[in-house]
Amino acid sequence: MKSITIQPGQALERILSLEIVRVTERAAVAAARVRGRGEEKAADQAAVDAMRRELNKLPIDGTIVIGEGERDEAPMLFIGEQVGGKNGPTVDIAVDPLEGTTLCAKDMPGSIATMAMAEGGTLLNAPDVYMEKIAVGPGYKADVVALDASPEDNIRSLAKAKGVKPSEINALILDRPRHEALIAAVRNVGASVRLITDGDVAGVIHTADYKNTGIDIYMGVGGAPEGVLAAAALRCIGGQMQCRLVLDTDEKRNRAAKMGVSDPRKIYLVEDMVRGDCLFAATGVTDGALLRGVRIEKDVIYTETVVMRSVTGTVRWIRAEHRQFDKFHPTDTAK
Ligand code: VTB
Repeated sequence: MKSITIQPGQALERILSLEIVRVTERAAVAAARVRGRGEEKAADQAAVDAMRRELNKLPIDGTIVIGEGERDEAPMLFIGEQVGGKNGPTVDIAVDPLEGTTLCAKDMPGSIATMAMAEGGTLLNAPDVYMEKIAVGPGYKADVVALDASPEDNIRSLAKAKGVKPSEINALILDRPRHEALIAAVRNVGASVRLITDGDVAGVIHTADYKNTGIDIYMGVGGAPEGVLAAAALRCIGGQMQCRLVLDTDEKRNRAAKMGVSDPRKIYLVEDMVRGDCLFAATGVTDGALLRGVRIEKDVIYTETVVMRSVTGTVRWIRAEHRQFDKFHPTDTAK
């Protein structure tokens, strides 16, 4: 195969935005083969293996910054792992090969294969802890909502800025016991709450696509790695997010400190989590509000992917038909 030469310094070449589509497509197809079997681990493993194989074909000098876990707990795509052919730009990579493993195992809506790539040294090195998050789509003045304001005030402020009543605001929140008071407060001011069981990368992105999703605001506590991935998407398409790592034990504070987090209470904005130019891609594994899931037919596999590029703010929706997928990726086929 002819390799593509990219001069160092040509940050995040346009061509890479198509290359990363291949990566999330391949992970999504691998996960989809194990979809609906009730086997979360197998689905995740299939996605991880496939993603890693494809990542290693890219003409990049890449470091996994957000991955499957720390080196001792994740055999592949661990934080610090080097990926790519080393024949291209130095980049930071965030991956979630299967975001929503449970959704995939149960064939429920909303699981995706996703990754982001940013200029080397510009992605937040977040430990795998919880993160408080609040996000709204583009077009609002800065700080229309605030992480430390009450849910009621945030809904009222957003409604005012949008020119609607609080009852016309729709919030998206992970369905967890920890969010009981938050959900009650949002409903208390009259807003509606859509609950999701998993998948808050897509959840945050919902806010930037109100016309399709009907969601104005994302609120609540989810995973920090998912927060960084969502920030990469918002960096491309606009929208605001405020986040704070939940560092509630000495052990977590120490882990975070080792990753360079000096202020455990810091509120991170999109630009703090993704400081340089970036690319973001997600391919649907199961059907969802944002993306259709993988369809596997006898001779053709269909995928739908969204890919974004921060330099231009371009968002592409790519529906692909893969013929001879197995011939080119024999290693991915389920045993
Ligand atoms: C969220 C969600 C993920 O984890 O980040 C959530 O987006 C947070 O953790 O899909 P809990 O499940 O412990 O609440 C997932 O559900 C799974 O990674």
